[in-house]
Amino acid sequence: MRHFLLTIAWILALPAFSTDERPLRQAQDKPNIILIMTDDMGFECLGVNGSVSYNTPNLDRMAQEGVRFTHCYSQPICSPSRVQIMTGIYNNRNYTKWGTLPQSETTFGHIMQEAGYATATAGKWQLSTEGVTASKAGFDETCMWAYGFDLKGFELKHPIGTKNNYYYNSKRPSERYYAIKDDRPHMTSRYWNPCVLRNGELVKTSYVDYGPDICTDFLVDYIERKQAQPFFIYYPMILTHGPKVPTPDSEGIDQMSNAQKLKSNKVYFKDMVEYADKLVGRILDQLEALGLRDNTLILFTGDNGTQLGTRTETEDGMIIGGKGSTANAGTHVPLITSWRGSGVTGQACNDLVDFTDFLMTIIHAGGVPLPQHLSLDGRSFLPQIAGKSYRSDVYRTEKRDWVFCHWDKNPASPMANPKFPRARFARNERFKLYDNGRLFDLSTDPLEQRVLPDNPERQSVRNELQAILDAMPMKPDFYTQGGVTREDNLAAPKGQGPSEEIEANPKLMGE
Ligand SMILES: [Ca+2]
Repeated sequence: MRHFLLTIAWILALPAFSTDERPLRQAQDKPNIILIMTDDMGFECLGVNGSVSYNTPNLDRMAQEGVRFTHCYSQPICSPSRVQIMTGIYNNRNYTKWGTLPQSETTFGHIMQEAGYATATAGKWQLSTEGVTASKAGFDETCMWAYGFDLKGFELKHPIGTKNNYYYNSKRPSERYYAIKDDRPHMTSRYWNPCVLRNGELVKTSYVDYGPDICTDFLVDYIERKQAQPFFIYYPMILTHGPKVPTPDSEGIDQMSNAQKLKSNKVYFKDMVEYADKLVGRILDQLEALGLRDNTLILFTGDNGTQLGTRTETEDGMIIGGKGSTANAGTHVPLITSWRGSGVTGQACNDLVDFTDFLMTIIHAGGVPLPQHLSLDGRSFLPQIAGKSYRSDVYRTEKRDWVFCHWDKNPASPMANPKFPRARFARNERFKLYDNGRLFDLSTDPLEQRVLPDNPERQSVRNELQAILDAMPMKPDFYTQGGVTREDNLAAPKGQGPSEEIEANPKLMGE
């Protein structure tokens, strides 16, 4: 009888899912979830994706123990990608300004924290210019490279920068901060002698300290401290964004002066990619050491394409980085997932994924009910990661036929045009349609240099993609803000990236 009552109680405790859906997990069975996102490191940078310029043994191993996706697409640049991945909503509905996550938005941090997960984030935040800080975006603990506006009220403990280095010469407020005493600008470094705020405290550093190590040390420690409870970690890495400075593994680092450690040189990009891979390996090793590897879902991606002009040799030829461009070189990013306990290993997946999908996948994996107050754009790709038993109407696991991009670097500023022409497109694995009517076949024209002529055979794909564009709301003045006309925008070669001016001076790109 007792057994019968227990059975009834167990059945009543089950959530009201349809029979093909997996029940919510008990708290002790919930997987840990870690989302790692590099900065300015595109699809082609991984050995497992064909790179022959850089070695990424840890990510290659992670792919062998999980799934390698070949069609994951970000926004062309940092802030729009970050808002989209954290909220699961396309930029046309909630992206308002560069460097800003609006205070009104709900992030995957909020949702996981509310569901009882321990939450932490480390690395580069960037979204608190006029938006929320990491600690107010659903994260219990934070360890972030600090921007100037993050540091108001902190007394400068050590001088940062010299007249001849990148930081001192930077005109960007995000790379300065102000000492209380003299109110003169000083520049923050994200790499050597970094400015890092760890749980609200300014970390005392010197030129032997390397920002990416501090953030990874923090997370390795956090995993150990929280190993007894489910945790969610969002790790937007500092690497591999410029300046391209040496890493702790660069040849001759022990003999370098402080100034040499801060001097940017493109030859160091290889070291930076390989150091990012090494840090991923440290996270994997810590999970293994603590016996958490099997029940931890790890997702690895990049926030946009590789830095502009960076040349990477691949098994399929040279790829030139196109951050800031809507073409593949600016938006095609790696996605490697691994949930070893699911039993799905060593797979490649050609399904489409975009940056609205991560939030839905994360809450699905955590067995977290869908927040009813949110209208999300994303779909869960958990079945591709962990098996067919995770198919679910609730988390919208149906395979994507398209991805959508609404690209407007700074909607509030007329300066956004014409350096960064506004653009919208819908695409599938092969064809891409911009809302100015240009259609490209990416299988033969990844640089988008040949507009396809009208052809009755392609009318159906054009109609399908146009229907996606038509369904996405757009402000009436999208193409006319700042005195730039729709004709100006339509004339811009959108797929080919930012202007020559920016190519000549990548610092104009912004973060
Ligand atoms: Ca970036």
